Formats: sequence, C-alpha cells, structure tokens
Amino acid sequence: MSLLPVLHFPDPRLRKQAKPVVTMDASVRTLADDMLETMYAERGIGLAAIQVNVQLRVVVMDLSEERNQPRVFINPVILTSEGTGEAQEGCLSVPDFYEKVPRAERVTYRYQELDGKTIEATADGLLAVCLQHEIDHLNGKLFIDYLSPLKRQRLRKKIEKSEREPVPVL
Ligand code: GNR
Ligand code: NI
Repeated sequence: MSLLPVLHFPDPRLRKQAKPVVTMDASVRTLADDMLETMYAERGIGLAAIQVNVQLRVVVMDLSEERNQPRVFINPVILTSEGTGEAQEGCLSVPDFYEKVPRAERVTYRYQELDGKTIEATADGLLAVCLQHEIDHLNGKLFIDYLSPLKRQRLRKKIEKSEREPVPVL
C-alpha cells in the first residue's frame, strides 16, 4: 500500500482523458488499493485515478459514515440520467472550496468490478452526485467548470497564492 500525491487545479494533467482498463491485472488491484488508502488519508468520499496522475478509468469511493465500505468502479459509465438537482460539492483537487453545482438527480450506471464482473444499477442522492463528479474527472472535467469563468479565475488565483506561500505554524 502506498499514498499517492493528489494533483491540484489548475494542473493541466487533470484535463487529460483517462483510457479504459482492458485487462484486470494485479496492477489495477494495486492501483485501486493505493487510491483507497489515499482517499481515506485525505478524508475524501471518492477519488478518480486522473487525480493521482494515472490516466485509467478507475474510481474508488466510500460513502459510509464509518469509512468501512470501500468501493471500486472500473470503466464506469452513465447510461441514462433523470431529473435535475443541485448539491454542494468539494474536490480533493480543489482544496478548501465548496460550491453548489447542477447534476442529474438519478442515474443508471454500469461498471466492472476488479474480478471483471459487469454491474448495472441505478443511483440517486450522494452516490448519483459522486458518480457524476468522478466520471467527469475521467473526462478531464472538474466541478468548478460548471461555475462562471470569473469565479473560476478568482479561485485559481487563491489556490496558486496559497500554494506559493508556506503554511504558518503559529
Ligand atoms: O470528498 C469529496 N466529496 C464530495 C462531496 C460532494 C460531491 C462530490 C465529492 S467527491 C470529493 C472527493 C473527490 O475529489 N473526488 O474526485
Ligand atoms: Ni474530485
């Protein structure tokens, strides 16, 4: 197991397209394990491989209160979307920023498990939001892309400034 560094906006590597996983070999399992470890360490509820600079369609998630229900989605796709809603979102690649963005309310989705089995299901609530957020990552898209360009530019300046300056320790 190892912790992976998480890329931060505006890193251009977050804009790459992730490629489908073709063979479910040991390296994919190791990647998923490392991504879960990284997600838990960073206190996120989801993580896409793109965020740790791996251009593969792999997503991990844990939506449980107890942080004991790890899930792995290989090659996830949304098949149909219904309704519209808005939820407050955050992203490990956009530190300390939260904003409401529009999302479909309910989605049917398909993915593969680590053993290669294909699963199809329907989601609403947080799972629906998180799946849309993570699949966006695999396509080089961030939740802040749904905001106005002005808001995004202000945010970029704030993040770049905070990453230039050392964190004061009292
Ligand atoms: O930790 C996360 N929280 C979150 C909250 C609302 C909607 C989406 C998310 S995903 C985010 C982790 C992350 O950046 N995944 O890509
Ligand atoms: Ni994210």
